[in-house]
Formats: sequence, structure tokens, C-alpha cells
Amino acid sequence: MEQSVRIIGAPTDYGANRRGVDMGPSAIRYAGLAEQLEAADVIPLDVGDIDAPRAEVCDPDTTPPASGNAKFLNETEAVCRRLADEVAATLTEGHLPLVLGGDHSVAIGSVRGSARDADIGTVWFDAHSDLNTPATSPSGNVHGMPLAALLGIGAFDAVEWANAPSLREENLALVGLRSVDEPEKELIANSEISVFTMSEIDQRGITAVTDDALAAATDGVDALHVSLDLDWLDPGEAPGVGTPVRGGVSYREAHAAMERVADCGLLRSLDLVEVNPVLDESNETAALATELAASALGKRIL
Ligand code: 5AB
Ligand code: MN
Ligand code: MN
Ligand code: MN
Repeated sequence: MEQSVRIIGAPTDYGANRRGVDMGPSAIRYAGLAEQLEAADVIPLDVGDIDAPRAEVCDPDTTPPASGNAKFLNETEAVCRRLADEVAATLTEGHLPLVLGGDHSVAIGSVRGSARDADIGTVWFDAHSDLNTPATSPSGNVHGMPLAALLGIGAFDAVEWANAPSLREENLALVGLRSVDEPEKELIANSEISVFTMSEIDQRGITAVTDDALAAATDGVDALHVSLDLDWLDPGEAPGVGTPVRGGVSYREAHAAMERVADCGLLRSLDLVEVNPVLDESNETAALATELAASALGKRIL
């Protein structure tokens, strides 16, 4: 039976300081997402975008869960609740949810939705570790906090809508790190999260590292969520992202990793986030996102 994939846009920029990632869903669709998915032999079903008010009509000041700063947390909550419901309903109806961000805070909604009726592990492909809390964040931008939110770390412990209680640290793997804040380093050192830096990819190769990340994430669980922040790639390959960091993976390494994701056979849900068409060159980063989604969903050269 052919796999059907439901495309769900989450056009937010609340978590990333209004830099243009809210246009990501349009850019990714315009780059030919449906055609790429068909080339991967999956059936694309597009439900459009979930409702997300423009940042200009919202108030960035929210009462943080405790001390610290988390801008637009009320709007992030509303969007993530809608998205979690949409993702969970998509799975119930037998389709694989493909979430188009939007800034990375939307992954709070997609992971929660995916974890609602299954035990899942998660692989996070990103230059950043996204483990800040409102107290440790240098920016107050929630796109740097989704993993702390999902794990219920720090003040997020009391933020029920942002927690994914069934996601265990042992089943979370971060791949491609090269920009980690000091408090995040401390948190990682005292956790059971699996982390794979760019240095480790340099030394061991992308295939071995991805296989280790997949093994850790899927150990003892039913299925896998993959969150792909396009800033995982080198900005030379993917210039159109919210927060570029030099020294990322190449085009071919990214495909190799996504092919391992497909081969593991447990993919349940997928995010493509942080595409910023304002900084892009001829929509090439969005096009790359569509290709990587196709590889993760089983597209092969021959
Ligand atoms: B992204 C930074 N750690 O918290 C922060 O793009 C950057 O979703 C976060 O990975 C980048 O503001 C968040 C400095
Ligand atoms: Mn991220
Ligand atoms: Mn990132
Ligand atoms: Mn970013």
C-alpha cells in the first residue's frame, strides 16, 4: 500500500524574531514539494496552513513561566495546540504528517501530536541544541527552546501544553551541533541525551553517526519523529535559514542521513523548519528541503 503524506504548514516567526521564516511553508510548496514527494512514491495531501496570526498584531510580552524571557509564548501555545491536534488526527487517519515551519518552536506541537498515541523517539538535525529555557535563553526566542519545553526542563516543567511526557532523554538524539550555549552544554552533560557534533561527523562520517543517532532514538519505542532544521546544512548549501552557522553538513551528507532515516523504517512524522526565503538565493534552500524530505521518505537514485 502506498504511503500518503499530509502536508501541514505552520507559518510562524514568533520564535525567531520576525526574520522571515513565516514564509517557509509557501517557499517549500512553491519549490515543488508535491512533485518531489510523488518522485518518492508517496501520495501528497496538502491541508494548507494552520491558523497563525501575524506577529504584528500580537504582543511579544508574555508572562514567562517563571523568571526569564520567552517572547510570544501565548501565540506559540495557540499554534502548537492546533498543530498537535492536526498531527495526531493525521496519524489517526493513516497519513504521515509533514510539518512545514515556520520557526522551530512549532516542533513543540508536532512532537506532542506525534507522541499522543505512541511512544516515540526523536532525531533533531540542527546546528543548535535548542535546549534553552526562559531563564537561560540569551535571546528570549522560543525557537531556541523547543527541546527544553518538550522534556519539561526548568520552568517548562509547569507548562503542560509544551511537554511531551512520553519523550525520554534516552530517546532523543541531536545531530550536527556546532553552536551550543554554555547553559545548554551543562544541561547536555548532565542528561542522557545523545549528542553528535560536527567534529564527530568529520571523524566518523555521516552514515555511522546517523545510524548511532537512529539506534539511540528508536531503542525501545514504537516510532520515530525527525525534526530537520535547515540550518543543519552548511550555509553555502542552504543560505536561506533563520540563524545560519558556518561549518554544517554538505548536500550529499544531508541526503545520506535522510536515506538512513528512510531505511530505518520507523519514520512516523517529519518537520522541515527554519527556511527563510528572504535570505535565500532563488529559493534554493526551500528546494533542498523538498529534496531532503523525499530522501527521508524513500526516494532513491535508482
Ligand atoms: B534554532 C540561540 N541558542 O537560544 C538562542 O534555529 C540560537 O531553532 C537558537 O536552532 C537557534 O537564541 C534556534 C543563540
Ligand atoms: Mn532549531
Ligand atoms: Mn538551528
Ligand atoms: Mn534557526
